[in-house]
Amino acid sequence: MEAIKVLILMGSKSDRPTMEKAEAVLRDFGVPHKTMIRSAHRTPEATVEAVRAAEEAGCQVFICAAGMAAHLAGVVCSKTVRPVIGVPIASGPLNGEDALLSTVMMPPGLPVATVGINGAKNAGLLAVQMLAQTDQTLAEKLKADRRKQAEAILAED
Ligand code: RP5
Repeated sequence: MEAIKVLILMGSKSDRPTMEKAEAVLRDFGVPHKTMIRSAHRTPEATVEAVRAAEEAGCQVFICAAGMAAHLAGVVCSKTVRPVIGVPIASGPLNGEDALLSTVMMPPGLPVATVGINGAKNAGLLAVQMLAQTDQTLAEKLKADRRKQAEAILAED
């Protein structure tokens, strides 16, 4: 695997339209990343292998998106000590509430930082914030983004 800072894993190709927002954030901030489709239930061994390969490639943050009984983020967390951000995806009859609880309610000892249902953009931004702790250029870009958001709100006044 080429050198990356963030790996985005998603449980299914059907999660891609939602997760494109996380990819867009990482692209905008110039963060090297990779996206893979891996499922905790359908491809457990390949999921574990992806985590191993990503760590070898320098990955510092994992973003894991899954719908329904969403165990992807938890499984990835069990295989790394790097931060894991979970994105519960709205799919299936419960519209993401099942995925939200599966992702956020991790047992003590295995934390997953969980964003809102379909919160892909925030997952991308949170990953950038984590990296920005040791990357001043990213920190400055984040501050500029916050200023831009504030200006946009005030311009609507
Ligand atoms: C999860 O089940 C996936 O993350 C997806 O959100 C959901 C449905 O998957 P597909 O049936 O569309 O492949 O594993």
